[in-house]
Amino acid sequence: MFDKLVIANRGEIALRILRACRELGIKTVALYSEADRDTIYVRLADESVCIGPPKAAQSYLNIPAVLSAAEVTGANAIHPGYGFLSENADFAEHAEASGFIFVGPRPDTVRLMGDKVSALKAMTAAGVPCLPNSGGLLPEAPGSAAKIAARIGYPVIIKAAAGGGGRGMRVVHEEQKLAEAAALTRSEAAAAFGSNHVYMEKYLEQPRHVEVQVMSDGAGNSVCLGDRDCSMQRRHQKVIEEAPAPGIADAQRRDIAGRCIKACREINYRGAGTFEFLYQDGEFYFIEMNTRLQVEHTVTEMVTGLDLVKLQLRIADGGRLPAAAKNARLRGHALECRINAEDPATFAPSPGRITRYHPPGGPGVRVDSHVFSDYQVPPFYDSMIGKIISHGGSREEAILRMRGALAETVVEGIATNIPLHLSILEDAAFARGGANIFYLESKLARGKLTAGAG
Ligand code: MV4
Repeated sequence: MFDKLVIANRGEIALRILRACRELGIKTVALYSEADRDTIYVRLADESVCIGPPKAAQSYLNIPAVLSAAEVTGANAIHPGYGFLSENADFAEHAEASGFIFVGPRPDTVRLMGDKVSALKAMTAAGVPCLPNSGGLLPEAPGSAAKIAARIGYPVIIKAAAGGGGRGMRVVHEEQKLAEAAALTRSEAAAAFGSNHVYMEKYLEQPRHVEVQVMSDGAGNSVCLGDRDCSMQRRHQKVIEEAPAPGIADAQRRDIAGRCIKACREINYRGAGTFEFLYQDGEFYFIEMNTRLQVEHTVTEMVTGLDLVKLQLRIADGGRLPAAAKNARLRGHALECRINAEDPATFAPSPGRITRYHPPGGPGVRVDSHVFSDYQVPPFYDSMIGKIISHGGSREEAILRMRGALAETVVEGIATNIPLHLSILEDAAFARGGANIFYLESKLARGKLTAGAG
């Protein structure tokens, strides 16, 4: 096994990766910005290196700073976590060129999936169901977009090929609006991603967001570790995730899992991956593949009993998928509430000092967080300060355990979204399961679900 790993990330995921390394006897190097010097994972790591000023562009996103810090430590592997450089193919390539093991897929796979058009082509070829689409880049020639839209049928959505995660897309309901929408999306994409390439898909008006977790060893072994429902979201930020996705028949689950596994084989995938689908009217439609560990990997860990980060590390080291992963069975139901330092009613970030902190516990409750009493939440990064995860024999039991966990959590000195979580857990549509991606935003717009309103 490689003996020293660089954690190229911050916050709860830095601590999560450190814990996996500790179990495997791998020494850790924490990289931190000036804003993250006084953190628990910097203290717990065997070594730590400051990589620059607080702003992510000058630290966690600075490839030369990350790689040169990694080099001076003599480490032999880099875990990118999620966000930051985790899906940057150039970073993966430079890391490997510098002699590091990149804990993730091969750089060419990261690039294939980073281009949403090539991802869609690869998945269509592998037999993963996709929405009717432009079958490649949308041509710029006048009239050609209208022809494609007429074939697909309105409404359609125009998306940036280099986009993803909700950035650079536009819905079009009629031909009259098409040319202007395509031109706007192109220029936004050029400004945001440096490429004006766009493509077109049929637009779904009330889908759920259901994703499938896979793990492959790059030597022909791939396993599906079940699915998750991440529909409870606001402005493309997931709020609550759960595993398994409610209300999907076993036969359909097995079918989509089998297709994802076949796709992994065809592209010789390596590491952890997530197939993102829209799910509407009982059908799955692939939209994107994420080539990283995700925030919500925890709910999959709770229902499979596996440690996804340890599996990632073993595979990165050239190991095969262990029998425990190949024979994974799903047990019960898990929920994850993302705890954010934000005003629960206005969603304004609420950085500052946590004056008092008491995490929840008890049967089926897990807390993944790097915070502590007196921790200063920096204003420079994502507002997520941790995750509360509950597991139960049934969805109802997981909900009950989550309700208790949230109620006993104490975070003082800053505002958090715990009141929002408590009111979602009281919501009748949430209790039924299977609400679509617009449910939370529309409920909030109607003035429901504000701070403890139930
Ligand atoms: C869509 C869609 C409806 N139809 N594509 C947003 C994030 C990006 N991953 C893809 N997104 C969407 N693509 C078609 N053809 C609706 C969304 C979408 C969405 C998807 C998942 C989770 C939350 C969302 C919120 C708004 C829009």
